[in-house]
Amino acid sequence: MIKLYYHPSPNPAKVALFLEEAGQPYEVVTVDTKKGEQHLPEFLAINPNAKTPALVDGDATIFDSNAILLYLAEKTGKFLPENTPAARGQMLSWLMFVATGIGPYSGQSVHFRHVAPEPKTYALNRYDFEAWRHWKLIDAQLAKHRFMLGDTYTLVDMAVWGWARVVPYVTGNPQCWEQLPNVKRLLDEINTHPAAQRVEALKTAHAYKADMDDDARKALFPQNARLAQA
Ligand SMILES: N[C@@H](CCC(=O)N[C@@H](CS)C(=O)NCC(=O)O)C(=O)O
Repeated sequence: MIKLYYHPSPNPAKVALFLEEAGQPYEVVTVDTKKGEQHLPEFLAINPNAKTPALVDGDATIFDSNAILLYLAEKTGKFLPENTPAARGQMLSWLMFVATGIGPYSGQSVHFRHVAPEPKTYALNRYDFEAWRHWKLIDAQLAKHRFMLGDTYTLVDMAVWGWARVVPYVTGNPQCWEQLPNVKRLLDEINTHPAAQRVEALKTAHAYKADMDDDARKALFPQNARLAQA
């Protein structure tokens, strides 16, 4: 049975969506990141990067959400575009765009908007600008086609969905969908899938620490220990 090392946040959620959409049996292993479980030696043996998600499938261990999506798509033969150089090129481009742009810029926007202390104007402006720029590119792609790669629902749509769910929080703008109508259309469509609803239910199927107390801050933002020593 596949083991999915999970916390109910954007990167793990996209992998759970794939498993659910593919009807692939899996077991959830919770990693409570506010309790610091991502730093435990047994988890670091699976993902030395100390982040969720990670996946163990027999003797295969995979970390990084977009690598896991590609692994699962290749394993199952599901949710891939047609096997031509042109289609595969687009798939890899947009998947890596999500991995290297959408995820990191959205994540840093969340950090500087909602967590970082003042002064943060410069950093927040940079990450907010880049997050918007990346989301506008996704929106423009979705203005051309029903899905990211054309008429077919693929792993790239699932990668986008993970972060699309939290764009109002990323941008600090509840009206953000007026500027990203095509992203909203995709989000709403995927949210109607029973698979997406089962992923939503994972939030409450297991207990996770909610308090952002000092221990949680130490686990999630270990870089701050250097400031205390300075
Ligand atoms: N590039 C990684 C990023 C993973 C990541 O940042 N995961 C977050 C949840 S969305 C996490 O585990 N955070 C805990 C921490 O930073 O300590 C991926 O796409 O899987």
